[in-house]
Amino acid sequence: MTENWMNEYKALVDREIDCLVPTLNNCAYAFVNDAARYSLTLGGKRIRPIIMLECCRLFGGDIKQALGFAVALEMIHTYSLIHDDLPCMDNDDMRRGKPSCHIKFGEDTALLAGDTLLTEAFNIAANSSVDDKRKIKAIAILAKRAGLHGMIGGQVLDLSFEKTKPTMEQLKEMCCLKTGCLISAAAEIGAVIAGATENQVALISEYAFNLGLAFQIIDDILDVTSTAEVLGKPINSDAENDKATFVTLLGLDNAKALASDLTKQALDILSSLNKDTKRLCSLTNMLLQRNY
Ligand code: GRG
Repeated sequence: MTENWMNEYKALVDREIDCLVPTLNNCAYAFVNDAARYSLTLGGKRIRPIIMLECCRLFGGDIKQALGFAVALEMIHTYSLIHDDLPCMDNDDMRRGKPSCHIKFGEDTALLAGDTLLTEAFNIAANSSVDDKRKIKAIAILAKRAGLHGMIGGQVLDLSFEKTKPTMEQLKEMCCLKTGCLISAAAEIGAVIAGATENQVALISEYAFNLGLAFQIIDDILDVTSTAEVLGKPINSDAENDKATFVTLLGLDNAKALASDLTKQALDILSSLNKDTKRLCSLTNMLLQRNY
């Protein structure tokens, strides 16, 4: 991360993870918790929690109140990565520069570690110190965006594209679900906890879906332009899995142009909010320029 506020948010989230998902002792199933903690503390960028906390601040909320949900969302993101790396899914041995959860702990433990993260995320969300009405709204968003009509639906479409090549529209739909939904959940939940209006929540969600699509396009670009050392996972994995991506469908230059265009649309939505969006603007630009 390049800016102080982002590092401060990341440190807050890392500390809260240690509080809410502690190491277990004298417990027969502590090894599953160890596997969950291994993946959760492996060095993720914490983009989704950072977006959530900043959206909470943007609409006048207290970011400390959003910390439980920020951890819950990162747990759901981490579960999705653990399950995505399994041999029955993308079959990836490396994640964040280290052995994937199933390589380190075995497939059975990795599966249960993912299940643990998903389930305990809702436990943490339900017990967080947010006003009850806002909390129920935020939990509903979390479930919807991570569920069948959200990230899981996106994963299903992604797997189906191994058999039938998608059109550009189908690829966009899949990425909005698989990647955009959790990024939008971050923005929406931050806004809801702060007490933003429905219109403000809708606008910040639209911003986040544009950002999410640009984020996925950059991910596709990095898969062909970066190195395994920088990314912490193998490169050219999309080509090796014969996957349709924004790069294979559009070519590198057009994919870059589309990511820039979506970033501009995201920035335009931010400026329409008439709020202090300086931090979100620089995060949005930074994600376009990222190299890992
Ligand atoms: C298995 C239900 C299920 C879903 C899996 C999210 C996902 C769906 C698969 C992960 C693989 C992938 C490329 C997802 C797209 C979203 C994405 C770019 C994830 C990586 O997010 P980062 O860059 O990761 O924020 P870090 O490691 O920084 O947390």
